[in-house]
Amino acid sequence: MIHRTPDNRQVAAVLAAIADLLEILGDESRRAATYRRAGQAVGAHPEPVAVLAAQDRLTTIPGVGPTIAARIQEILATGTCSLLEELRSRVPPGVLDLLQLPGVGPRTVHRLYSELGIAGLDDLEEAARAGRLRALPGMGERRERRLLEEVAALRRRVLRVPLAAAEAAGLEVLEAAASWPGVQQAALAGSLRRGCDTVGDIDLVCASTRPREVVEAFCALPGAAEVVERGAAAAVIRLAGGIRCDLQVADPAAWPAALQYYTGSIRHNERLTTLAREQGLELGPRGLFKPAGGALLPVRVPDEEEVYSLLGLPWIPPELREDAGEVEAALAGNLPALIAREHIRGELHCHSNWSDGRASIEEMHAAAAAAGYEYLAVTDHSPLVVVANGLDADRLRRQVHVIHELRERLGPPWLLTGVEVDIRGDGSLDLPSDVLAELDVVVASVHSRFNLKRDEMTRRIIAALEHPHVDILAHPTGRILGRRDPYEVDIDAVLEAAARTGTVVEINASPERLDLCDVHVRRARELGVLLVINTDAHAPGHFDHLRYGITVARRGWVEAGAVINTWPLERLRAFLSRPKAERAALAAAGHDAGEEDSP
Ligand code: DGT
Ligand code: ZN
Ligand code: CA
Ligand code: CA
Repeated sequence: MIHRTPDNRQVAAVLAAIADLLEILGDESRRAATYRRAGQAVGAHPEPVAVLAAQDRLTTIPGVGPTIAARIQEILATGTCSLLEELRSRVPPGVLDLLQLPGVGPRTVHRLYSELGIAGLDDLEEAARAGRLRALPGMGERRERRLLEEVAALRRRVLRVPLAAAEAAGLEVLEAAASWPGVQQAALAGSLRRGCDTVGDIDLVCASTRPREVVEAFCALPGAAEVVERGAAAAVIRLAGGIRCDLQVADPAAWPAALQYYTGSIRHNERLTTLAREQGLELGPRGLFKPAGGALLPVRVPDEEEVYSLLGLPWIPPELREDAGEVEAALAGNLPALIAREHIRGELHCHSNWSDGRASIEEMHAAAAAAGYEYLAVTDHSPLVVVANGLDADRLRRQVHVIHELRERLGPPWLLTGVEVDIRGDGSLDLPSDVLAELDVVVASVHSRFNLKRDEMTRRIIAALEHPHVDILAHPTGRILGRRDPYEVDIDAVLEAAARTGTVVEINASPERLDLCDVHVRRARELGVLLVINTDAHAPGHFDHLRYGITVARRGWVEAGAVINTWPLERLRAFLSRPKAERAALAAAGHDAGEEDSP
């Protein structure tokens, strides 16, 4: 994927956002229309704007004059635009959420905001319930009711924050919590602790004897843009970035039960509540209780493990707590031995400055050494990804030569040669087979023509899986969290083909991808597909993203043996040197698991 230079779609999105904001602010409809037209033209333009910009040809795009050309230059250089930031600072952030409602465009948002003072979904709900929207032209009782449903649906669907962003925001609050009055324990719970790929709100649980003061400190956080609710031992704030944070203050004696309860999921909790009743116990956020003669006696437990233990269960890792079979597995004593960071021995998908990476191969090698790796595959882009400066066969052969030299000079981690070859629209590969045959690792992926019909996309990817030199299918659905939906593809058919052809499937740990997702990961393992967890690093610091990929794997019930970059180098090389048909047979026979010798 390309981090450095925005593509046409991204530039178009910035221009469209400017148009939206101009319209929302009112009075500038002509200027808004100009930006909107330019955005559409950029989005539809066959050539990358980055190329046009480099050749000083931006004004050849219909509707793009010198002013907008300068904006596009700025977007290409910085990923954003000072005009956009300036306009954004003039409306409350919640106003833009309104645009995500079906049938609500910038003009409606302008009226809602300027005439009714509606600055977000909460305001809109309140106004709809109070029947205040009817005052606007085109609004009636029915539309009000529909908007209420749509707000609820939007909250469920879209207004979820990618895991990494929620985690960063949550950790800041958690750090502050350590110094709040009487706080003995504090932890992030909810979907964040379970490692869900997106998070609806951050749940912070504190144990303190002074709940009111803790609530005060929480609501007074410098990062709190708005206090949504404030209670005696609970509160909800909205953080500056827009995400909500939910505080629960528990009695220190009830801490383990509160942590367990607010970690969830709701369905996992319901299973535990039932098990507790079977043991004659009551389990809830306020603790564990034993009914005795009409009263409830508290049962003190030291930690979360003991909560599970009293219900007759081993401790269940948070990533599994979805009522997806984990309670049954725990009762039967066969919870999976989940993969962890320390199992990973190398990275098989990264980019250097030969294509769109920001660092040299030497720098990436040093970062892999710092990560404690045994091996690192350099997999730059192929020519189709023009803006990423993809490598053709000649440059790739030169790179292979350089890597052979570096391998001697730099020592471990062992450098593997490789490429991330594009899968063209028709399923053929973007480089000739003879050059792919010379590489240690071939990663294949889709970076173009995302809008194929489902069966065409499925055929396209399966064709690549059937290629004898494609070792790994990278970021299999192309999704970008919060920005681009997965493309239409029959993922089951793809995973079946991966199993049949002996192709390894990637869990891409980049925080904006997390692709495969947890559900598909689990499906892949059921089908006997081998996996790899890659960061797709475009800079040395990106190796740190590995933990998000580990989390996805754990949520997919993955054990270390099924992930090829947990294998020692010799075993990995022996595997990659076999014909794919033999790799498929190996995986199917279950030879993937465990720590046995090289195949
Ligand atoms: P999210 O925020 O949509 O990403 O998902 P969660 O799981 O973080 O959900 P949230 O924030 O509404 O609630 C946090 C946890 O609190 C949830 O996972 C389990 C617990 N919880 C909340 N409401 C209920 C409930 O009605 N019953 C039970 N048993 N547990 C609940
Ligand atoms: Zn990549
Ligand atoms: Ca939550
Ligand atoms: Ca919550």
